[in-house]
Amino acid sequence: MRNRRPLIVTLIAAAIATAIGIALSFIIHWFPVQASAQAKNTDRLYHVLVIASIPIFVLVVSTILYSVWQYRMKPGEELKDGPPIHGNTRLEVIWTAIPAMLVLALVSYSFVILHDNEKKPAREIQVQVTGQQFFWSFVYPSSVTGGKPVESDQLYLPANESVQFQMRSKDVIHAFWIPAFRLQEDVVPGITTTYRATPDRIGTYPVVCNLLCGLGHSTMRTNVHVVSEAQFQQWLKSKGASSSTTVTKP
Ligand SMILES: [Cu+2]
Repeated sequence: MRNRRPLIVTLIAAAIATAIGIALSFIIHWFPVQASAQAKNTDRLYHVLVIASIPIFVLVVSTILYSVWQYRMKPGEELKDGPPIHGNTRLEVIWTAIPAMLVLALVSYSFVILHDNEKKPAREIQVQVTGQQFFWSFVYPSSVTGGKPVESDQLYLPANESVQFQMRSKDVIHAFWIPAFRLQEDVVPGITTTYRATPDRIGTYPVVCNLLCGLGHSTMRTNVHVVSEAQFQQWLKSKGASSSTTVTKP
């Protein structure tokens, strides 16, 4: 009977590697703070994908290492050939069905999360975002200000309220990325793209252009200030009260 020790050693090593991988995925915090409801959803989805991927990665690498270890050519075997094998139906059904089920399950879960992230809530404010080389500007329409529109180069948002960004570009393609919200969308000349976020953590977070848009691309940054509803109204009033509502270039 064939010596089973190498197989047992490989299985134990694979189990340990899987456990370490999954533990690391919990211990190390890989991402910036979560400042929106969508960020929590997206991170959960990402974590599920990582946990599903670790055992598969370990399985593939263990099989390769085990094969190299156990079936490598020994001296004197240079001219020998392997046994002729013409397929194995049972094996092929298994290695098609299991990955197919896994992929379908993960796709379904991704769909649920993305659908949830994009769902239109009962109450929502709109903010118009304009990208141009090389700065962002924001317009709060009358529906938000209750008076004349307010324009700003800083993005202020009330916490726990859904906001839909309506994005336009004046020149080339940009990408409106808020890492703390885990959301990004291209900003394309000629069309209006959108996404919605529900900021739920008070603080100031970077807003970044994430598509190479020219020489000043790396400077195309601003901040999003997530503030309380009262502070937001106060800020709107302060912007509306000033006679000049033009955007100041950074
Ligand atoms: Cu850019």
